[in-house]
Amino acid sequence: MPVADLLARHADAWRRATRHPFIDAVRDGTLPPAAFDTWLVQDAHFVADLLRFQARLLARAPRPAQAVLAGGCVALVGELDWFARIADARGLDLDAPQLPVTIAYGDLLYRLDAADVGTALTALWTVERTYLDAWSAALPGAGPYRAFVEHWTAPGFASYVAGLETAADHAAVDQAAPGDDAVFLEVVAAETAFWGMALDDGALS
Ligand code: MP5
Repeated sequence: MPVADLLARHADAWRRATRHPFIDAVRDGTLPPAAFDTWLVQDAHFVADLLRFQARLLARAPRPAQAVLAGGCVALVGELDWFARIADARGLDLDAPQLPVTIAYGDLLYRLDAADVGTALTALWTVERTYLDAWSAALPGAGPYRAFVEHWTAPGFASYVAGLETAADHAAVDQAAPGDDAVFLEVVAAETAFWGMALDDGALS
């Protein structure tokens, strides 16, 4: 089964993750800056965890998946530099502790080290595809958030996600990946909780 079929098979869960109130508030400009800042700091932690996960996945990836995974690792290092610049400009402390949702998502990435490569690639594609579709739903983004929306909807990001889809589909042909539905739903739930975290943190009140 092509991994893209998972989107229609689990349409409700997919909608919850990609049409979240956080994204609506970015699009219409009603998201308070404090909620966005909370989310930014937690996302910087997540990207650091994602880089570690992806580097471990690269080490065991089949030959055809190596280029897209290696390119993604380089992009994540660049993304961490970008977070540092943004934090500087906004006066944010990137060493602030991880919130429970961030810790739980990081734990999920660690658990994926024990999954077969096909399942781990499906999970990584789900992480990035959820993110791309959610930010695309925020386009063009209201004033203060427009540059961020543009950052996460750049054409290069869409082609990266397409490359991950190909890698996940090929790995699934090489070896059956029976855990695809389960891992897709787990990642989508983690993404939904991640958007909610900044709103639940009291920053909206
Ligand atoms: C991504 C992210 C995608 N930064 N945060 C969450 C919660 N999910 C996915 O990361 P990137 O930086 O586009 O690889």
